[in-house]
Amino acid sequence: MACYGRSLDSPCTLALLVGFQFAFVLYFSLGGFRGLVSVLVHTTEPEFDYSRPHDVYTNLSHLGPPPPPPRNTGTGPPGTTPPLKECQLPSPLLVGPVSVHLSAPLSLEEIRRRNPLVSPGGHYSPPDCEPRHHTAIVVPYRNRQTHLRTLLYHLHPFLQRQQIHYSIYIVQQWGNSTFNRAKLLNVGVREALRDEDWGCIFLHDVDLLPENDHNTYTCHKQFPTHLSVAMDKFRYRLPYPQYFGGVSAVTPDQYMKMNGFPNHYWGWGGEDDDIAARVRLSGMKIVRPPVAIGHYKMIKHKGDRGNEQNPRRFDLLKRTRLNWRSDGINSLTYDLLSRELEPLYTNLTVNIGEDPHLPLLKFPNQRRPGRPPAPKAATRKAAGTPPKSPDKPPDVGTLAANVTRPAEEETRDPTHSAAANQTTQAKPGVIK
Ligand code: BGN
Repeated sequence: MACYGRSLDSPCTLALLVGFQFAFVLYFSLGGFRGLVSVLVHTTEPEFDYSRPHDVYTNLSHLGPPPPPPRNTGTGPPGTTPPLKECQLPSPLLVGPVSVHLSAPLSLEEIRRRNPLVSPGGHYSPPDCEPRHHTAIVVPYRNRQTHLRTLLYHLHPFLQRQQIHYSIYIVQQWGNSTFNRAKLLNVGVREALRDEDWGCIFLHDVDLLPENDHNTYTCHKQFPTHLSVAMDKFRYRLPYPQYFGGVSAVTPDQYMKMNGFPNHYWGWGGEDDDIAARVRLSGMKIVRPPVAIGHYKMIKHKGDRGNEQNPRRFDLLKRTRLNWRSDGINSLTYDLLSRELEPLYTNLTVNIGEDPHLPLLKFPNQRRPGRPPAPKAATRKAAGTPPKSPDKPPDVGTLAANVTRPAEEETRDPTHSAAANQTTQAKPGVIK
């Protein structure tokens, strides 16, 4: 061979170097190691092109109001409508990746106009088919008006394309005490289940927007689901294997089995790890959609006042194993101050009590536990419960979970290591 035995600066060595360079360029243009693997080995992971997302309102314009009752044709009693056919699976309206608008959300009125089929309380059922899924979306909330509008603008059309029956519940923590996400979720689940026999309950952060409508807002029959498996904040992968924060879902049975969520996590962090531990301790595991589907964008925001990191979260997590049976839905106490059916969501304002560790000095001008705003007469406690004197703070301790329904409603039509191996990445098509 002509190149044999020549020195390093020979044309042959140069040709070899150019060859290697070419191979590297090819390697990276195929998407590096991952790309190379997916070319060589046929994977079952679905693929989506996130660089060309659809508008989140795509495919909805043809949905009109429900058809009027037919005239009597002689085949049935007058005025009866034939039953709707079950909605198709998967929904023919799905488009895959959808764009997320994070800047300058529309006003609530404009969002309402863009979602004419959403009824008061943020309720929706497909007009042209019988839905197979009934999902309540519970969002713990305080002081995030812009985030809330962004979420509503995005989530309503996203869910309508999935042809499910749903309602959105915003559970607003009243007062200035430290935020308590898990307890608000407990309240939301309980209040949502007073409304309807929901088959699935979503636990949804207000600042997370799903990017792919194949990520269906439905539950796995057996196991709790974690949906936000690929958030932009974590570079579209799980931050750690047993992560359960962001967006997750349970059936009422799964929720009862794990005794709901902890009530004593005041401030940021750890409550989602506690919930993940409960899943495992109650004999269940976590299922997930494929990473390619579970994409979410997080609305960026600066530090959240009133939701500072909880320094006790490490100690609390160590005791989950001992406490989960006694602390949860079976020990939940709160005072529902109002339940309002807003055009795009049900607004639950709730006094969940005070962070016992909050220093009194933090609120020099405020009496603890503080006086609630006088709720509107229509949304006070239900008939039979005398309205409270506006001078009296709500009695959170004694008003246990069996809070009465407001009158308005009647009138309207980580424990990281151990949990890790309980986490399963569901195979496409397996979980839903
Ligand atoms: C974790 C937090 C979670 C949070 C994720 C993602 C804790 C407990 C430590 C033992 N857990 O570190 O609550 O959702 O980060 O931000 O802080």
